[in-house]
Amino acid sequence: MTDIITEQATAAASGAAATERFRTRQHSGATDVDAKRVDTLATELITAVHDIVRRHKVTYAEYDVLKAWLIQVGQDGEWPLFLDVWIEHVVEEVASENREGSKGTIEGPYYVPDSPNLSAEATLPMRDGEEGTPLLFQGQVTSVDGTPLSGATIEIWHADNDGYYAQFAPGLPEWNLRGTVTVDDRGHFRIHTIEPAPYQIPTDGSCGRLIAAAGWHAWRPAHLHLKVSAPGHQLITTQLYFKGGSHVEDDIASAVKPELILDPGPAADGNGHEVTYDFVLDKA
Ligand code: MBD
Ligand code: FE
Repeated sequence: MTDIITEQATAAASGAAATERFRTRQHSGATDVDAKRVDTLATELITAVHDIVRRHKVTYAEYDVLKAWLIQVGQDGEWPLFLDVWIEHVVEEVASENREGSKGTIEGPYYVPDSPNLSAEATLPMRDGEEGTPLLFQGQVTSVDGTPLSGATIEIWHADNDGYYAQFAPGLPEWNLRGTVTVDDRGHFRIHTIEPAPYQIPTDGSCGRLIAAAGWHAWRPAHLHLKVSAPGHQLITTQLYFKGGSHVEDDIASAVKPELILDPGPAADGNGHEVTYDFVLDKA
């Protein structure tokens, strides 16, 4: 699928890649949603917009700006970015409301399935001399009853030291800083990687124009993305952040939770940092 690797670091290029990825993952279509439910949700959404128009006396000039902007979001391929930054966190909140295990948070637009398989102690695929502070991320996967989950897998993906994701920014090896780790027979893992940098969502596309027009900032704190799964258990999609890092307190995507903030210490081998974080999965 190298044909969708972006050639330029533009909003349109990474947006097109994210849109194409979403389509090829065959997310369930509208046909799965009951007509009554569509009626309720669409009516309430439209009515909420009417209320805003009345309350703020929205003008034709503003209506036309909105229309032009909505058209452009699609042309930039930025619907995945827009939705995952400003809407997904509430969907995740509702979806995980009854879970007891580890906290999850949003997936975001840059997940790619089928990353290279790695063993329980492994180094993520990276370039020779990959920039960034080395990080040993280790822990154990258990069930809510404490049983170690020897069959668990951990998919991990994150930005590099410049804040770029492989397959969504140009010039990076296809699977850079992406891998699927199988834990050992006691559920343990030791993943060697580098600490990602804070991430700024593209400023040259429609989402960037909204941010600039509203006087917001475009930053997400540095984060690791993870999907943790095991037979007979619910998959957790989550992210982990770094204590004291910039924008941990004001993530543009509202996806930080206190339980998800790591506090790495010096690595035992003297090389960078290490941190332990255990995942607890709910039964299916
Ligand atoms: C990201 O890396 C991300 O995690 C989210 C949620 C949105 C944009 C970029
Ligand atoms: Fe991300």
